[in-house]
Amino acid sequence: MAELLLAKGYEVHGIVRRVAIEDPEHRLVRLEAVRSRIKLHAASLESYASIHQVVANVLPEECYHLAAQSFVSYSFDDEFSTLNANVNGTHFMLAAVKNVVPECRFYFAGSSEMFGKAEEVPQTGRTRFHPRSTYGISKVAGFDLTRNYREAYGMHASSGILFNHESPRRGYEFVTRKITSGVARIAAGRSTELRLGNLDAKRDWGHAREYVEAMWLMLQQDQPDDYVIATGETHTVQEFVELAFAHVGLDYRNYVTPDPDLFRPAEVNLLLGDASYAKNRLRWSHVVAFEALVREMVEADCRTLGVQAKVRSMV
Ligand code: G4F
Repeated sequence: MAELLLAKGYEVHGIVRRVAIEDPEHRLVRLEAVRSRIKLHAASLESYASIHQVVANVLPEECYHLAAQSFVSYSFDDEFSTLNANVNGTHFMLAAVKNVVPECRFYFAGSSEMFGKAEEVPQTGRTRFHPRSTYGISKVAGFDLTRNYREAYGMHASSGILFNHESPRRGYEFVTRKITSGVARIAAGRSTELRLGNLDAKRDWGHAREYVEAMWLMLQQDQPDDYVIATGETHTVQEFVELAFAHVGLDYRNYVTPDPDLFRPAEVNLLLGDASYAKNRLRWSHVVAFEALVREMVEADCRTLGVQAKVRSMV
């Protein structure tokens, strides 16, 4: 997001926790490409005062609220901190913007996890929410808060209901990066096994670089609104695994071990988004195909470990 905004000539400010500012080599490593060009402020989603202060210092014209406890699995381990950070954090952001710079345009990062046990396929902006985790519940609450600030206070506040979006910068705990980094380690001879949970879950995976463009477009519209952002294609975790291993010339069946501990107490089995509203209104569409996304992530992890990926046709 920061890269996109900088390329468009924006002055970019970000919020990080104080511990991160004090330990940038470890905690801000994924900001390396932009760190010298953005201004970071210490604040916490758990403290209204800290957020209010940053908003008052910066006086933003656009605010992209992407911060959250965003790992669904972890939300089963600590429901309380997930709800606290995600629901109150969103409320604090909205309230600070409303109180200090009410004309600022606001983006809330909704999630396809809000659909959860989805009632229809594909999911659109009209599909009913049935979240399956406190993470999903917290995103429904954030979505409702954002809409309420729009309706009650006239704020230009929009939500993107984004389906899974990935890139080589993805955190290692999420399944795509866990797979591609695991494949690279196995190809480099540093590991012999990859333990995974539910291989049958289906996700609509797109490229993060294209999804941030959709977020920006939402805030350039005259009227605030809510949009589903997705590719319209769904694949199983197993398909991702097969492609990733094939890319280094390996058969996943020799390395992947099913681990019952990695299954979730309540799973979201099938996500598939219909982004036609965003296509019509924002003129947004995705270009990067599933195979290209897997290849880019595997190659990036292989490069880091000095492994040459065997380029194979991934049909
Ligand atoms: O990569 P995941 O952890 O992502 P998940 O739960 O779909 O959520 C991501 O996308 C959401 C948008 O839809 C965001 F809102 C959210 O913040 C996050 O970015 O898991 C994907 C699937 C799940 O069905 C999970 O059960 O992969 C399955 N899976 C199988 N084995 C695994 C594993 N997931 C993880 N993290 N680790 C495994 O070993």
